[in-house]
Amino acid sequence: MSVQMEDTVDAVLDAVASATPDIRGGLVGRRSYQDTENESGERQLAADVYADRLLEERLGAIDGVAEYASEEREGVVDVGEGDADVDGALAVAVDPLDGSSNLKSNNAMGTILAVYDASIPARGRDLVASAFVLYGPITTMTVARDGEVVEYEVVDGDRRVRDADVTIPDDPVVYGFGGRVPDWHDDFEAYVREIEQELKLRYGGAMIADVNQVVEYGGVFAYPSLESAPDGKLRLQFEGNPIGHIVETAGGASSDGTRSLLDVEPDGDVHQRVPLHVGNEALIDRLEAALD
Ligand code: FDP
Repeated sequence: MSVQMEDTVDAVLDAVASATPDIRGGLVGRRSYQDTENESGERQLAADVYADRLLEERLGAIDGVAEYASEEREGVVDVGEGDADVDGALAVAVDPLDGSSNLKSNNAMGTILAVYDASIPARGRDLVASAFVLYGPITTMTVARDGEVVEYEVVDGDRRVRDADVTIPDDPVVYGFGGRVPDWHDDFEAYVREIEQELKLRYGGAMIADVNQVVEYGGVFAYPSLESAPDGKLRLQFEGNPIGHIVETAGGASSDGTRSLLDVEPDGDVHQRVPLHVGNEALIDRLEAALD
């Protein structure tokens, strides 16, 4: 990566960290649904729209950021002078509030960031950095970049290193699987029946919180292909690619059922969905064998 691109990534990560107190603080009073839906047909909370606008304003103002895309808006916004495909400018994709349906019950949620050295929709292999913020009892930010994953605690918008070398533990402990059980395919359900004999269920309904438990304790998280939704629920640009990148960089594996999430080809739709499975490599290998 060029020095100029490294500087842009630094600025993007700083901007996301410094936005976290505003996003967190802005949740109060924004827990109700609006009359609008996002591009994936999901009802939007006032908080989803608020966080999206805030991040567009902050990230779009950074020199070197050419494109902004968000799960909460239809198309890609050209925010800079450059071109993410040709001249060293970067494109950012965010899920401003992942798991925002947890806001009503005041459970954990997150923000996801993908920084691509390519125009969006981009391949996971075009990521130069990815990150997620977890709004738990503590605000933390986990960043994958240059082959390493670092976890920070974020206080007043400043990042303080908590773990400079995040690595998924070898002995897995937890699992969490999204979607309704009657909607699972039989081969996936057979896999789950094995896993639940070996690991402990930990599922909160916000992907970031559930994935973070897998990163912390080892295990497996999936939002799989469903009978009613063959591509699952989660989105490649905003969720599949960055989460696959973080988990793989932390020594784990990711899969859409047959290949790494980072090798899934974008089909041109910014809001393309993808079955998502991440965790310890041995568990993802078994999953791929079970779905074969
Ligand atoms: P949410 O709709 O609340 O934003 O990204 C979407 C997501 O949450 C994930 O965080 C979560 O894993 C999943 O959807 C949960 O969906 P369902 O409860 O609808 O199965």
